[in-house]
Amino acid sequence: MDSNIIIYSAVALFIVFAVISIILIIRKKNNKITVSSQPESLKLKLAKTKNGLLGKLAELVNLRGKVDAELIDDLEEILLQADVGVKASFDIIESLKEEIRLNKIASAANIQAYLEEIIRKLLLKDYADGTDHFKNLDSRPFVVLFTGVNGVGKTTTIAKLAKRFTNAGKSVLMIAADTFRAAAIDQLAIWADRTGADIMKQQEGSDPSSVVYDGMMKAVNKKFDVVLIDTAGRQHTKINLMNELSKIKRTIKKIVPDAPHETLLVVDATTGQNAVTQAELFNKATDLTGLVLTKLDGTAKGGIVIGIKHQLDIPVKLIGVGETYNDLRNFDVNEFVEAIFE
Ligand SMILES: Nc1nc2c(ncn2[C@@H]2O[C@H](COP(=O)(O)OP(=O)(O)OP(=O)(O)O)[C@@H](O)[C@H]2O)c(=O)[nH]1
Ligand SMILES: [Mg+2]
Repeated sequence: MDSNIIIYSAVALFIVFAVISIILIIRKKNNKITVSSQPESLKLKLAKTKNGLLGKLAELVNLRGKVDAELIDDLEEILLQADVGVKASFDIIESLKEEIRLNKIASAANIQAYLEEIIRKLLLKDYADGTDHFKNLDSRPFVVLFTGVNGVGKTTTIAKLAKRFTNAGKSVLMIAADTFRAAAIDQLAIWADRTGADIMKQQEGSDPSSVVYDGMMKAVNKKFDVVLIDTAGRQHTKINLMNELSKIKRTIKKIVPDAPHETLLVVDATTGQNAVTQAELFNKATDLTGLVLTKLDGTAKGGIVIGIKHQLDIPVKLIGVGETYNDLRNFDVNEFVEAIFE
């Protein structure tokens, strides 16, 4: 009798243990994307760019000990390959030549340190403290409009930003103004659910401005802290789609005249110089206040940050370096330069 009780208890305990383990495994699996890991260092995230740029630089310096015209030409080639862009590369090389002329660079081994300083200076000239913060964050609601071509990471960036705000105790309303595809509305609704945000949506095919109007009304009436507006991906060359963005903006202003407080263009860093063209055309249509450069983790062409900053009068505000919540970082010149040079 006693031994039966022991056996039954052991079996019951085993079953309880097995069920708990299965539940934990399933939860872990489902949370794979939603739970953010500890933030990895930016250096690790930008490893591809760092290895590309510095790896080639080290090779060059080892190959040739002395600073000569050939070395400078090769250096310019490396910058262009990292997508620093023609104009920025030219200016960086000119500054470097000037340093050489002034006999400041004694050997090729010094080049890296000078290059780092020149790039840091070039980037810092546009920022007082090396980073460009959101303005009017205290506005209630604080409204951010997201724009960009297809697939660049608009919706993902909204999710990451929503998480940042809800973690800080702010109420967030997402507006699903990408009414082009039903899947886009569903995707945003899932992110709203996961990040603890609310969502305003209408059915597929409705006028984006109409859902924006409803959303803005709700945000004001219910006193939301933050409004994040998702829009459909659109090609910068399609005039009618660009006009639709202007209409969305006018609709926002009807309800909150000083909004949107930020109009961000999301650009995919892996598209290289085309990102500059996108920024120019979107800026004409919507008066951008900033850029979000995504997918910097997946490319050796992170030099695009330098090219974009140097060619456009639009600050890079955020960078995307992966697919977890922690992978949206405020762009900081010093941190960026250190991540790719040290
Ligand atoms: N590695 C990496 N992937 C990213 C990053 N940002 C976004 N993605 C991925 O890029 C893909 C497209 O992201 P979405 O957010 O759907 O892009 P979107 O601009 O909303 O796309 P449309 O609505 O179709 O125009 C997804 O697979 C994201 O996980 C990033 O910083 N790094
Ligand atoms: Mg989207």
